[in-house]
Amino acid sequence: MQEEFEIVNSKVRKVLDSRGNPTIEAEIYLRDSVGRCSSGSGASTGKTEVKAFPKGGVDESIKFFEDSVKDYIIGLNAFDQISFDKNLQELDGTEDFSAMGGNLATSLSVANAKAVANHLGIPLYALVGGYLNRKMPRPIGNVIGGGKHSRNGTTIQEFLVSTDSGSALTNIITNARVHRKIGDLLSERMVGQSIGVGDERAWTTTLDDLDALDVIKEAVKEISSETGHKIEIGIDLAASNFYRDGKYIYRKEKKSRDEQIEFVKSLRNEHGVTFIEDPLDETDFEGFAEITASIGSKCVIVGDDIYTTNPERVLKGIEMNASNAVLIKVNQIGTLSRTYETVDIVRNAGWKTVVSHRSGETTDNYIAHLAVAFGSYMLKTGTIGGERLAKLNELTRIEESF
Ligand code: 2PG
Ligand code: MG
Repeated sequence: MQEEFEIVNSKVRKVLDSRGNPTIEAEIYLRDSVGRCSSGSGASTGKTEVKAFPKGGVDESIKFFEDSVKDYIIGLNAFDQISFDKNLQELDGTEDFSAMGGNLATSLSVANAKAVANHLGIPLYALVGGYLNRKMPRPIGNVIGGGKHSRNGTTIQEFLVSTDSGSALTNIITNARVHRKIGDLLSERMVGQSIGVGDERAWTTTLDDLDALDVIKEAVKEISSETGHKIEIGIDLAASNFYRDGKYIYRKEKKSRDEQIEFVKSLRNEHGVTFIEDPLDETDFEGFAEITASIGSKCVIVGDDIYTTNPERVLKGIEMNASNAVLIKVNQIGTLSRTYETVDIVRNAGWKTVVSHRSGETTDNYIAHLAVAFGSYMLKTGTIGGERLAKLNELTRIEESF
């Protein structure tokens, strides 16, 4: 091993995420560089994602690190990311990182890559994706939120917008304008009622799902005609969260599986939605395939909870034609190299990747780099708010450097 890549020290600490919950920040030290990473946490987690924390929470993650990881990784070759990540997996010893916690694993894994990039003096996206790779992802961000990301919000978790102007900065600014416009429209419509903000800074409303969608359509129409930019509407139903005993439970009605599938098709065919994530329960690969067969040629069908960035689950999805895109979150699988494995499988199938934040985020911006590195179709990370802007503003910096 070249000495320059030898890990000489590492540290972890407790930091807060945007929900005010404690999470992990890790640092990996080489002789002349350091990489630092902190990982956010989800509220609507997929059943098959790795555990963010062991049973005892962040404190137990930190104890595990001090007792079993810290000394072990000193002397390892940081440039060999795959071995580094395998070591984490072996030290943990479980299938789902429930001993050390997926957020510790994620933070160490990405911090390791950052230490290497910093030593080499190149950006993380160039280390992971190659320096000739210059495809910018389109930012997509939620403007109205509900489900597990809000109190008293819509049943559907996320109503999203994505501007397609050809410039990341213009896309970011235009998405934020739509967000603001929706705030104005909601206060006009909901006179005398207060409007809330959810975990990802999207507005929350007591309007029903389709009424919320109407508000978004109106805002998109207005901002699109003011700016001349094409703005698309997306929806993350996060449907597992309101699926019980074979039914999809909305505020005022219960939909059978078939009714849910018809409803999802109508989101594309009647409402013009062009990005649909997790339309059905996370176990229903067949239902996903039915939706994809019907509207997949004119709509991005994204699997999040159904795949949990897991290569084996994605392979099953590809075999079944269950979608045409996969949401990518490192802390669902726990390491950068396993994430890369998944991304590789998705790309080889000709599907799209969408790199995503978690609802409880830190101010780390590494997902902006990964979205560029992976040549992702989109970066899903909200429209406003400090921890979301950390990623969006980094995307602007990356665009400027191209
Ligand atoms: C999702 C994510 C991010 P969470 O469902 O796509 O928006 O939510 O981090 O709560 O899983
Ligand atoms: Mg989702």
